[in-house]
Amino acid sequence: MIGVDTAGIAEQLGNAADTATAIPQLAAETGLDVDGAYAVQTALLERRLDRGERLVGLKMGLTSKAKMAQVGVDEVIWGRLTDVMRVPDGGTVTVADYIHPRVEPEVAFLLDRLPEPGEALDSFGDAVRAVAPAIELIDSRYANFTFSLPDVIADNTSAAAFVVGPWSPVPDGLENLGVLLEIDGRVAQVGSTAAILGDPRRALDEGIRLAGRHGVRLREGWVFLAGAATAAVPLRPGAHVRAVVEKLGTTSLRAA
Ligand code: OOG
Ligand code: MG
Repeated sequence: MIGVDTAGIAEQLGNAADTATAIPQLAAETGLDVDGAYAVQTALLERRLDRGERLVGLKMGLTSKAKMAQVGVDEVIWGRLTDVMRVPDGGTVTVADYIHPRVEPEVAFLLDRLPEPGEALDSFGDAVRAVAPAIELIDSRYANFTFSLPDVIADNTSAAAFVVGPWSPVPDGLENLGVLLEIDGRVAQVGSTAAILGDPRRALDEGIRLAGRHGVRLREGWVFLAGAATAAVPLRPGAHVRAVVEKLGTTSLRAA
């Protein structure tokens, strides 16, 4: 990746997010590959940490076929979550702060004891303290929400904001719980946790493995978003969004 301007690309993506202004895709033009894209993502994270944000978790992307089909990229990806991205349950986001925000229903894990670097997870029960329904607000910084694999990785996998509902102990049948996304009381998407790699527990295995390749180790106390169970839906001002996950309850946000 000699010659790729990691800092410059991170600056462009960071400014696009800060000013809610779309930019053209840049991977093809700059020769950015997947490893280079994760380096850009790290530079973007550092930019946030430099202004006082805290790293609070990791998110998976494209762990369901519905999501892969929606964006036309078919590789599992991961990104970083900071404290500033977290919206309180039932809280309000302002659509004008984003470029073209979409919402999607997810399952969140509260991480506990993780394996040593390079080791696989032997017990999901040891690694995950609790589970919750969640909503992720994604906002690609690229025009028309269109990107290649390295583009979306560099853009921190479109991460913009997230809401987590009440935590519960890991329920029986986590691999096949019904999931709904409601907008203004109407069902907008229906799915199952089975859509997330066949079992959302697998998303954690993948997160440990894929982030580990880039020297990133998941931490106790982090929030882990396993990836959307359905396609994402555009967020309009005034909308009341609710995600419902069977056995786990609901979480919601409002859009101003
Ligand atoms: C990429 C992020 C995908 C998920 O849950 O699958 C993602 C995108 O769709 O813009 O967060
Ligand atoms: Mg997501």
